Amino acid sequence: MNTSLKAQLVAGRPSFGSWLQLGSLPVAEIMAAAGFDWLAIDLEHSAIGIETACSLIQVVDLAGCAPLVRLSANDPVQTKRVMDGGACGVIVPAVQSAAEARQAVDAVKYPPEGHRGVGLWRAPGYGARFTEYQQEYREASIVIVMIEHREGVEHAAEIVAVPGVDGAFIGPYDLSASYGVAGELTHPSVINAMDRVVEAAGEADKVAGIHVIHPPVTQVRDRLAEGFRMVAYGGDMLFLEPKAREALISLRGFDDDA
Ligand code: 3PY
Ligand code: MG
Repeated sequence: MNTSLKAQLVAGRPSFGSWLQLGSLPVAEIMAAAGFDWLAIDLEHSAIGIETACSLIQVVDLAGCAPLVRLSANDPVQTKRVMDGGACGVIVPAVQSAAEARQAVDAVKYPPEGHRGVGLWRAPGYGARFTEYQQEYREASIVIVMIEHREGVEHAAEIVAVPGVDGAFIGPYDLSASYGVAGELTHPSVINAMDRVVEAAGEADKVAGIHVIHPPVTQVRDRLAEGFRMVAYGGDMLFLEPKAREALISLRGFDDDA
């Protein structure tokens, strides 16, 4: 199990990740080889099923990058399956309360801390590393709760204080939508909500994270200055789509010149 990301988070060192939505193993391999600290396999906004998710976890992990899974929902069954597949942690969408955060932790941790079922699959080396994995997962499994709704912002302090929660991660699109300004990622109400989450995370000695979805990449420097420590930038689809469009615009320019 990848244990380096947890060490980075605990030490408060910045970590840089990105997002995988395409469900492509070669693309995941390319992204992991690029050197990101972690990659989030997105099961909320994609067509990726459990088999592909586990293959993506494997590719990312074997490339030495920490595989996280952004779950479809706060679902203990899906959590168990991706953790068994060797994910080092989960990113749980739209957590609104401490009770929901406790449910997320409960799904990741084995008894007595939680209720995750114990099984032999890839994470414990298909059974061969059962004892080692018990120790590794206890020290290094990661639970990141997304605060991406105004209700979550109101309860941010209680949510991040839940034992076993490593950090609070902002989804700016959902957050903006919840304040009635969908897509206005720099609207004052969104910025104010982000500040409140960073402050709550800091007070609880937990990590604040955010997905910087679009360029310019210099926004990442601003987020770091604001106190964010776990930053995702772009994603496989988000890198591909503008480049393809940009290339075609250049090609059309050649047509005009011809
Ligand atoms: C959002 O912007 O809502 C997200 O979940 C980004 O990952
Ligand atoms: Mg979201």
